[in-house]
Amino acid sequence: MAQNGTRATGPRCIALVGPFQSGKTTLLEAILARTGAIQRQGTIEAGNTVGDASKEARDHKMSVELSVASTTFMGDAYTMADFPGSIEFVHDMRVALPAVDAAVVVCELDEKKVPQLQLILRELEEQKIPRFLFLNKIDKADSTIHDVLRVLQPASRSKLLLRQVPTFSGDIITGFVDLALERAFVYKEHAPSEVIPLEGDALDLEKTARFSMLETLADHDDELMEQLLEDIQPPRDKIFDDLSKEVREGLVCPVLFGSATRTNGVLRLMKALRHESPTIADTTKRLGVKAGSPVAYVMKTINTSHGGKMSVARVLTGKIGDGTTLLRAEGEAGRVAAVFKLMGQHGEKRGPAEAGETVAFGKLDHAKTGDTLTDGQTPHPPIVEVAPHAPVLCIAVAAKERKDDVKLGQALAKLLEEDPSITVVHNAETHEVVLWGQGEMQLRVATERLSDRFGVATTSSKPTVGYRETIKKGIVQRGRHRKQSGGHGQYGDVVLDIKPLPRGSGFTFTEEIKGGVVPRNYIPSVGEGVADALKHGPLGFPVVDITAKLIDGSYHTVDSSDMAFQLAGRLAIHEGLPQCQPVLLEPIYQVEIVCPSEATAKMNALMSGRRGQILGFDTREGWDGWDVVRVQMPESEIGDLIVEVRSATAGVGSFTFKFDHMAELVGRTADQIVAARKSAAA
Ligand SMILES: Nc1nc2c(ncn2[C@@H]2O[C@H](COP(=O)(O)OP(=O)(O)OP(=O)(O)O)[C@@H](O)[C@H]2O)c(=O)[nH]1
Ligand SMILES: [Mg+2]
Repeated sequence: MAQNGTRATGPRCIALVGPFQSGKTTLLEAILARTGAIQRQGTIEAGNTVGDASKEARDHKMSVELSVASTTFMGDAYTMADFPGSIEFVHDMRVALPAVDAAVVVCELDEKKVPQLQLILRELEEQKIPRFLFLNKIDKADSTIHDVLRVLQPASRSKLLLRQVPTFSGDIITGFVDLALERAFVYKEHAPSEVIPLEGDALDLEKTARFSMLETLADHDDELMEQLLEDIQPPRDKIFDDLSKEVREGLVCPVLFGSATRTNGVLRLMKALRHESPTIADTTKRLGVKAGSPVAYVMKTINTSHGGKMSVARVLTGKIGDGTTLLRAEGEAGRVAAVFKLMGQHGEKRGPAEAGETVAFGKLDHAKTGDTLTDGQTPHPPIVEVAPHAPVLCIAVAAKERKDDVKLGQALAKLLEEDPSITVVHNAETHEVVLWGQGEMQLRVATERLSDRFGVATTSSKPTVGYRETIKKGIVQRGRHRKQSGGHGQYGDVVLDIKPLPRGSGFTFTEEIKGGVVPRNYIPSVGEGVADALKHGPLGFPVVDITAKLIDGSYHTVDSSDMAFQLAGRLAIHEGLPQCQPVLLEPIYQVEIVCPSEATAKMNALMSGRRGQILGFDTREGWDGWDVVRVQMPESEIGDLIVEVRSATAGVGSFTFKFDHMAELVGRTADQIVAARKSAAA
């Protein structure tokens, strides 16, 4: 750890995270431009930034996956990992975060975005990632910026610490005072800020703000507290040491200002990272990486359009180069075909990667995102395991052309490899391929990627809801199949006693044949015919919770056959069920919604609008100011529920659900469902 001016070095990996559209990708671009990694600073609007280089990100003008780029600053190597802000792509961030040294949380002074900020800070706090807040877009800010701590502090569990205060000319921010350095700077567009004398109002402002910064630091340093109480000026080195120690331990979170588009405050941020962010040695300690063989952590998997697989990984200890065979916990990961330095989507071949460096390894066929890799004889235990959030939204996809069915399967496997927060379910009953994910945009991007990256055009549709039907009363029904055409005839005759069963019983077939009126060997065929007929009941859905007992029948020595008895069984069902008061059954799920407490009332209203039955609500354990709402809701209403839950909660509400029971559905909704089924079948 840095003490008394000595600074531990080594390649850093820094995450850029933060609420949606706060300027992370623009900040990455500004950092690359300001540190000389690129010549010209691109913009999101012009679609020429290093980050967000995929077609999908450019088209939507938002990040849809992790972008990685490396640079150097004052002799140190930095790899910046720019994550999407949209909650739908949060898995990319959650799974890659363990490997970074620190995170820069890019945010705006916007109360509406505070809940999102809280979610992100929560993730960093739980993963114990040291963090800085970068208050971006200050070119648009006004004097309300003095409210920064009041607005943002509630989002953070650790104390926010103002590192800088802005200075104004009228209502426009013209520069800042660095409270640790005690220096005033004036912003220059696309150029380093200039030092100006600290005097007048700025000096008074500085004194008060600096005192409160020192007070925050003194919360964790008794000596500093005493100095403050006794009015002794602490030495500057001591302040820097405290800052760096408390940031590294996650006790405080410094707040810096800037504008990514104008590259204001960017070098200040880099300097803060240089002095205050942990190094790879601190990070390996945090992760419990064992000394010995080289170890790397896979932050992201990318399948390029020309078929090559790249594993973006950080080397945590040792050195890994071409030709190294790496092990994952479950076996071999593959042999490193090449090591690439990444600049967004562009990879440049390079030599072996050393501890601290973040690179892409080519062709690790079996490596997965989140794997801990080693080149030792025995696998390294996984340093962390990050499971994706449960999916909340689904679509059914199909290849536009039948000939692409097999290709679709392969493309889906690659898609899932890149984004494990998507799952695929093959519905055996409807033959639908259902894609489950975290939101509309993620699934839209997934289908775009299927065609852009993996060359399979698809169509998507709403997946079929698992309706069933049953009967409300029984009947004794005869089914006689008789055909006399030319030579050999067909003859089967059965009598079934059909009855409803309690909910959840499924289907049973029994028999009570006396005197061999239906020969033994034909009885199973009757059962098969019945089961087959129950696949489509009179309302058009599979029939459940029903029993059929074969009680009588007759046969013909020549004309009877298995087939004839199957048909007789079917006939009895087809003719009998419409007289048994068939009724529609719909799947009801138990849904657990989590949301900030302010939104709980809205949630209640939303649920009643969707035929939800509220079972109760509670405070969410470990989450101050959040509630859990428990509801029972029909499957058909869950389809796009997430869209409304998010819009009622500034994007942060979510839910999990599981099947509970089948419930009878009657009335208009049921009639519409049956009519829709009939017209689809016609
Ligand atoms: N005025 C102003 N606009 C900015 C600044 N930084 C970014 N923007 C704009 O904010 C919008 C979003 O910028 P991005 O860099 O894509 O933001 P992001 O946080 O990467 O977005 P996601 O990754 O999709 O969450 C773009 O229109 C940028 O031009 C800034 O400092 N000032
Ligand atoms: Mg972005």
